Amino acid sequence: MSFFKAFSAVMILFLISPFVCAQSVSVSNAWARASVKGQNATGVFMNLKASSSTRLVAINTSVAKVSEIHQMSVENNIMKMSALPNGLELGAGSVVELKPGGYHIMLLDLKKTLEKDSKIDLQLTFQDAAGKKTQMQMTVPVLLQANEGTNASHGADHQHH
Ligand SMILES: [Cu+2]
Repeated sequence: MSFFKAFSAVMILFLISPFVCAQSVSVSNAWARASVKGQNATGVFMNLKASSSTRLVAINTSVAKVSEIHQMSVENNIMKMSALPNGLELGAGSVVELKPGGYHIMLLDLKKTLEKDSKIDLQLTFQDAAGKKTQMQMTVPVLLQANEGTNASHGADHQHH
């Protein structure tokens, strides 16, 4: 019988640990779009998954003066992008995709050209329902487009340099 108890204890630990140990937001497939000389702005894309609901409220990077969280919308058949005034809502357990043509992080007033295969620093600030802010520091690769496989189904990307 004690074996069974021990086994249950292990099972419970195993089931609970992802929620206890995991960071509150996990980031995958992050990349920044390479820029050409003279280009003033570019986008950063990633998948965000929050273990409990929170909000991405601010972005900082050393390579741009201004960083905004944007959404794309269609108005009168014209694609427009606009900053999200209250940040980007991240529901518990669901993946929010930042991708070309959808939500994205916009880096404005670039301080330098983002060369393909270089890396940029990025600091994400999250704010939970109680108003508590947490920050996440990360390094993001600079690419011409999303890695093969991660974005293969998104054929609606018509951005060019
Ligand atoms: Cu934008």
